[in-house]
Amino acid sequence: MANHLYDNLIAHHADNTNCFLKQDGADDISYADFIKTAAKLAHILVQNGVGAGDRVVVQAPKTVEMVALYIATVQAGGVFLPLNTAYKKDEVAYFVGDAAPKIIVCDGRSADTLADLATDNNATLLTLNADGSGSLTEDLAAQPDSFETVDRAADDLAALLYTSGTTGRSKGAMLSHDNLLSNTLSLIDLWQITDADTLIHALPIFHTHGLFVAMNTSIRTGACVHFMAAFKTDAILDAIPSATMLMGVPTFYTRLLGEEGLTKDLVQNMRLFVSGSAPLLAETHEAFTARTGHYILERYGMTETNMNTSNPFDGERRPGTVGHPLPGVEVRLTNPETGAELAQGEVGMIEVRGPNVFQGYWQMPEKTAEELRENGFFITGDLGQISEDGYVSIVGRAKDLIITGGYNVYPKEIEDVLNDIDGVLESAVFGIHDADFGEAIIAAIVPEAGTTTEADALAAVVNDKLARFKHPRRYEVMAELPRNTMGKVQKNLLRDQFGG
Ligand code: MCA
Ligand code: AMP
Repeated sequence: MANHLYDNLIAHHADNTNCFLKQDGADDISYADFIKTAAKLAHILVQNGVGAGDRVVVQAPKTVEMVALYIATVQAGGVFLPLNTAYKKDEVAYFVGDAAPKIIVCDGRSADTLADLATDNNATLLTLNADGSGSLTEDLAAQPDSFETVDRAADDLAALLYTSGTTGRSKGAMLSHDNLLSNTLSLIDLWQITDADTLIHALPIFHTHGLFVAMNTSIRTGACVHFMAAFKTDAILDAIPSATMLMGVPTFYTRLLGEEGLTKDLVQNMRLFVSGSAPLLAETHEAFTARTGHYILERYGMTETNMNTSNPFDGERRPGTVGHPLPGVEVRLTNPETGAELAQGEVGMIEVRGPNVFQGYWQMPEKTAEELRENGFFITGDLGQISEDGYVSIVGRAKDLIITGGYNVYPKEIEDVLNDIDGVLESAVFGIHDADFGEAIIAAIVPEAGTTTEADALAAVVNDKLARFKHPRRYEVMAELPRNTMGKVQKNLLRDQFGG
């Protein structure tokens, strides 16, 4: 049967005995063996009721089995829905309630916490642990190692990735088989990825960057992936001599620059360093070149669109820019208020259109209509400028968003939690420059008259409800928040006051 993504991404590797996943201290896993594992998992999904279009929620450690579960879900016709492992129960509850999955796969350590969530939502709870064990895989050996792929067309959904929003309510971006495949093919061509490559993979696999940009391009080409559970500078330095590519967020590069071991000699074998998900400072780009002789290739993407622009492989990789639109992707700048297209050189809202652009937000037609124009242009919320020779620069954000270490955090979500705490009249959450994470989260708190608020007490509530990466690093108590004449909180003033 025809399954657009499976057939074009991985089916051709059925007899490929070359290394796909290489892990320190374990045997390499070949493409052929990986495909058998995915087929076995597809049988398990079907036995647990997954049919075409059913969501499979996964909040599990980064393992070979989790990658196989992604492929198995696609093969079984399902919709893969990975979640950040840092999310707390309240956060997971929202995604499960919204997406109504058939199956929830979680770390065995979270099974007790998530059990009632699964029951309340009529989902089957299965476990997958960091060592690959768990109820998901316990009957794996008994399963057939081939699976009759479920028919899925180019426009059918392959994944649902949640992205938080300015209203504080996360939206599920519906990504079709062809959204993922078309972007994979463009990136392979542009970055000249082949089966001679070895990619160092130290990103999480619950986001577009680690799961689609890094994994899909490797899988399609038959590249080898040096698969690491997390980013550790020592492990990266050890892996570099036997690798050819690294994909990372800017924090990867600033941390590597902090290591004396990063030298021109070490990187002789490498052919490409890619950065994305957050702005790479021009000074980091330049320091990296001075140290290694390599020009980091910066690209720009979003959960809703996969990758939109990239600096060139051949040609100038210009620091502070995100390069040119990918082939087949249109980028235009518009007036954020009127939507009118702007003249070359002006700063405006970045809008993108192409086969990469998602199918809309899951069960949110109004939100989809607000951000995805009828003519197919998606309004990114990023402000940009395009140089005469076509390089796109991101110069700001129209959306109230903080990016910390490559993770997006919408202040509204944290403000909602803080404002609900007894004794808090109101709050404003904003980002300030941070050398390691790019931005760090700060919360300004206005206590109710006659009360005092203790940072520890606020932090305890936040800790209960929100993933660690969303936690304010500091709480600043104020008598009132600075507002403009329209009553809008002036976060730029807060950034100036507390950013030093
Ligand atoms: C960890 N912590 C963080 C972050 N990561 N806090 C804020 N922001 C973060 N990103 C917390 C830890 O829980 C810990 O808390 C403390 O900060 C220090 O942790 P540390 O060990 O230094 O951090 P780490 O575990 O080494 O992680 C840093 C990291 C990681 C490697 C940069 O955050 C990471 O892998 N980021 C990549 C995110 C990513 O893949 N983004 C792509 C999204 P404590 O010790 O106090 O408990 S896709 C996307 O954006 C689009 C589509 C695109 O264009 O790609
Ligand atoms: P996400 O919601 O995780 O998909 O993050 C998408 C957002 O990350 C974009 O809208 C941008 O604001 C930001 N982003 C991604 N890549 C870059 C980049 N190279 N430079 C600046 N911002 C980026």
